[in-house]
Amino acid sequence: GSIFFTDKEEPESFSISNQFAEHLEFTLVKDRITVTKDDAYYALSLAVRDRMVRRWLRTQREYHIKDPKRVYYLSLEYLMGRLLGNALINLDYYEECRELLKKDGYNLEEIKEYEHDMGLGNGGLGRLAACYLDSMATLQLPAFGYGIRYEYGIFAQEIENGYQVEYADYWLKNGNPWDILRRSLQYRVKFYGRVEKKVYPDGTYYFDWVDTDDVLAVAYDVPVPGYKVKNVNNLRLWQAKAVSDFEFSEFNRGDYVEAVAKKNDSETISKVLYPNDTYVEGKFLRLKQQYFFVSATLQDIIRKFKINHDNWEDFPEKVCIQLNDTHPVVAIPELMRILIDQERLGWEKAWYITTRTFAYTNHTVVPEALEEWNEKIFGELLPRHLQIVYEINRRFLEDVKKNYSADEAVLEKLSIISSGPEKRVRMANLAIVGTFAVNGVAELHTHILKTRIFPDFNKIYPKKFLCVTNGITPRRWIRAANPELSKLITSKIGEEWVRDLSQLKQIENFVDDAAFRKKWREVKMHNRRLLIDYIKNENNIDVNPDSIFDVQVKRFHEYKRQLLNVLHVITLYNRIKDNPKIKMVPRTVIFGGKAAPAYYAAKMVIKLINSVADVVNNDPDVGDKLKVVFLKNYSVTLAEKIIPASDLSEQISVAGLEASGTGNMKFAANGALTIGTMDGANIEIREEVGEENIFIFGLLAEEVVELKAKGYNPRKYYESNPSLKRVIDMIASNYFNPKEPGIFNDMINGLMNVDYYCVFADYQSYIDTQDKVAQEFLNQEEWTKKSIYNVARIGKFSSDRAVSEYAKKIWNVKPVKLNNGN
Ligand code: 26Q
Repeated sequence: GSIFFTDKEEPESFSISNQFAEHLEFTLVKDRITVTKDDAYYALSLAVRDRMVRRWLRTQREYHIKDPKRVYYLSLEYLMGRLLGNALINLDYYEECRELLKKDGYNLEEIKEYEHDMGLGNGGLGRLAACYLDSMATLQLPAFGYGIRYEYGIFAQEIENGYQVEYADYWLKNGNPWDILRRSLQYRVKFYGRVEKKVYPDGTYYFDWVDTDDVLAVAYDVPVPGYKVKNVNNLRLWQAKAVSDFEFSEFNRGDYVEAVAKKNDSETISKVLYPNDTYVEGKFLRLKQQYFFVSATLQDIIRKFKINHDNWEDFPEKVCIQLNDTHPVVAIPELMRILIDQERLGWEKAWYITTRTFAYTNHTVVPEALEEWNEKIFGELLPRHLQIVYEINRRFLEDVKKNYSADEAVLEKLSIISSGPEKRVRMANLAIVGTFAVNGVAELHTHILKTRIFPDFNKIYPKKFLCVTNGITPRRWIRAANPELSKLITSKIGEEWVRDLSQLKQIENFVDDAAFRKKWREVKMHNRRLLIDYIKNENNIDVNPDSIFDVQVKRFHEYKRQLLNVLHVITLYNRIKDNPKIKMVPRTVIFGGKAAPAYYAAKMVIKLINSVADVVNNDPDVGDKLKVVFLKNYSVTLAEKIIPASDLSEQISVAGLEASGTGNMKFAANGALTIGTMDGANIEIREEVGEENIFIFGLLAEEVVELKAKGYNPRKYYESNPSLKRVIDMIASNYFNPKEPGIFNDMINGLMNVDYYCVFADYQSYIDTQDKVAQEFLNQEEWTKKSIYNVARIGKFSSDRAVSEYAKKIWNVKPVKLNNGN
């Protein structure tokens, strides 16, 4: 007989209460007197994790036995948020667990608040990876997430005197009940060194990468439970560890202390998440992180492949590797290196295998965000990879010359190595050449990739480019974040919508039911009141519960145009100042989001919002007609509080620059109406919900291009629009910052002379559309109908749909269903 529960037939008999108590006493060594709330969180999470363990083991065992084609999702970021509530919902155990805990005198809602967000990502791209993990498990796909276990996640944001200040996010300070250390899973990752040509007696040769400085990668695994299925997938995160102490050369020379201290150098690799998105600096440590991650992951993938296979030609039939942006693209030369130098395959065969294994998702067209590595830096850290990249490029350009064009200008655009005084490795070009599929994340974005960013690549590989529009998981973003709305929907159409979001369509049948609409509004009011309490606690601002909750939460970037939103706020403020008795629809304008620590212009927008808030919120003329709220430290957890309480979702990027957006989907799924430009997935949201249920304004993507081509002069807009002029003059004359004069001068100069993101050009269109929003909000019955239509028609934006498309169009992987049992 086996001692393992996994081998036993009978269902598990552990009760959550028992396991909770066991962990409190035996794992945490606490009693009635010494137990804290945090202990309760930790012990409960361990108990919930225990309930996943058999399924987790069974899932991995089943994948091993059936040996289906697997997909590996490689991402430098996973913005997971909290895991406890999500695990309970996916295990279909939430209610039962809450009741059992209640009997023991514990409150689940309160316990949940002790979990620290797992914030291993910046924004959209990292959260997308987390949503996709949830869907891959729910769809029962043999899928594996790989990432880095950063010791410090995205920084904690404080606001001091209106300015953003960053603090380190040491998320592991109280331990992490979710991940388990795989003590025996360690790989060696090489850095630096040099390439040696080794010649055999018969004249054949190969290249060896020698004299390297090595680091160990140790595995930590996080369970990823699917919703109401037995599959529990795995997210494997690597942490850097120094190689064994004996290997330090200093040690041999007798400098023991120096040798031990040097351990720190290696271990800094997984220390901290880079906090900038959409702006790439060529930092050495970042490249180290990328290669560290890729090397450990490929070793792990190949180890698993070799368990069942000895023919490399089977590799692309059994393995698909999805690259989340260019961040893990060094995997392409790394697989080539392994195949050629270690497995001794010829170039053609190695290239054939490599280019049928990888697929690449592009997430941005913002030029500052396209990754390029200085060739010297790249070659110093990865000398053999640089040779391989050069050879990939040489063969690629030869091919282009033969079959496409020999025009120097065309070749220079296509080249993986940029020419000029400073040669750089262009990671996007390498990604396109080295993969079989390149996808954009919304229709417009894919169109722009094909026609504007990579037109020649698209001509060379016409079938390579495709679109998979992003999606969000309905488990976290509706079912968990908005329990009241979920209950109302389920009371009408049952619960299937949680795994098949297209079913929400059925609630259209209740649009004309006045009692249903009333309940719909009551749900929104309930959520609003929770947010009002939070705002009162955090910012000490009293918010009018009947005001429009007008919300813009996302990373701060000039292209996202939080500044345009502020100009609207000041415009409303001026209307009130002109006529304090004015009747207007009350509004609460809420902002949240982090700016990259070195992004001065974005940080000044945060300062401006807080400055305007100080004036507006304390002006007796304004009263409760207008409030401005900046909520600090926006995070997944805060999003879960804000989004369900919102009426209006601000998606106002300059057209052509927001690849997709996913916040836009979360808001619409929770019954907020969108005010937005024809950008990213907004276009597809409009298509789905109907143009009468969304507020669209501003220049189209092509119009932005035209405007700039003919010479955009923002000053003209300023001079011809008195309302705009007045707003800008107020900022310029320190109206909101009398104690710090001049701090917005750079911002104003930028707007007046360049206005790269067309804030002035879209100002009037935005104001007019906001006025329409206010008018329509007055008619609450009609507004409620629009809100219901938004939710009813949001099905397309489920990450289940997105992941199924990846599975069919790119990965060619099929579900592995687990039989019943535990
Ligand atoms: C790269 C190199 C060095 C340091 C940092 C980076 C880096 C890190 C993160 C570059 C970009 C990012 C993140 C990009 C991102 O979040 N893009 C968003 O992706 C979403 C999911 O597809 C889209 O919905 C958003 O439109 C897009 O902005």
